[in-house]
Amino acid sequence: MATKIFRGLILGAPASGKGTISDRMVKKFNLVHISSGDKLRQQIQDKTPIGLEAQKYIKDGKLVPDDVMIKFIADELKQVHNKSWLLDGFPRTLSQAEALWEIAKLDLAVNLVVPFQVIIDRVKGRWVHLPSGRVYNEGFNAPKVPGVDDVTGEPLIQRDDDKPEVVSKRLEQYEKLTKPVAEFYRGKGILKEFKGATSDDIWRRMLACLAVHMPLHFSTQDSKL
Ligand code: G5P
Ligand code: MG
Repeated sequence: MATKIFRGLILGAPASGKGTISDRMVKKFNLVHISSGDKLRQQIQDKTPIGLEAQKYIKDGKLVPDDVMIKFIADELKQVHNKSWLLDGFPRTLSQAEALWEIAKLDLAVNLVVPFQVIIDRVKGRWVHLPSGRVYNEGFNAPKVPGVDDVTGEPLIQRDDDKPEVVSKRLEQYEKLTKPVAEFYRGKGILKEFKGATSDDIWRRMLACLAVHMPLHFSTQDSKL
């Protein structure tokens, strides 16, 4: 049977669980995960021109300008043009959504709707493995050894933009600029929205929906999730 290439993305407020749910989706359906935030943090660490430019905005909880982001992600997508992928964190504005629609017609846009108070509590306990983007949380999916990545044994970091004052700014930017992006995809007829306070609850309900929207011929891997 011919395998159809899948084009999807995941939307949601800062710390709504996009990375957590993406990780489960890419494993279950064998997708390439493209997280704009993870890619930018890697550029910052490598001190590339894009990284140095992006850092000025990220540290204050502001969005990196559209022209920079659209070129950056378009270049990433060229490298995976023949693979099934899941975008996480892009698009963040209507201009980005329109530019992406010109590059690729999407199959599915998932929107995670998580109460803001839950988000504020979560970011306090977040730990990240920068090279892989693996994310942990005290009390939810804590690392086996505190401060250490389960897979590589390398150190975990706390993100500079997880400081409470920067998180408030990120939530403001989300309300103003990113929420309308969900409406863009509703208009295209591909939006699926999931409300909940835990990623496990959201994931359970998503699986039932994905059984319809991610037919078996997308899937090449069994999952125990
Ligand atoms: P990012 O990196 O895209 P955000 O703000 O969109 O950043 P973030 O913070 O990465 O999103 P997430 O991926 O939605 O959050 O959530 P996550 O990491 O999976 O979960 C958050 C925490 O909660 C983790 O510790 C996780 O373990 C825990 N958790 C998950 N589920 C549960 C649960 O059920 N219970 C509990 N207790 N814990 C749970 O972007 C960063 C910056 O880059 C720039 C912007 O400046 C942005 O602010 N940027 C862009 N700028 C312009 N345009 C774009 N397209 C850009 N993309 C990035
Ligand atoms: Mg993330």
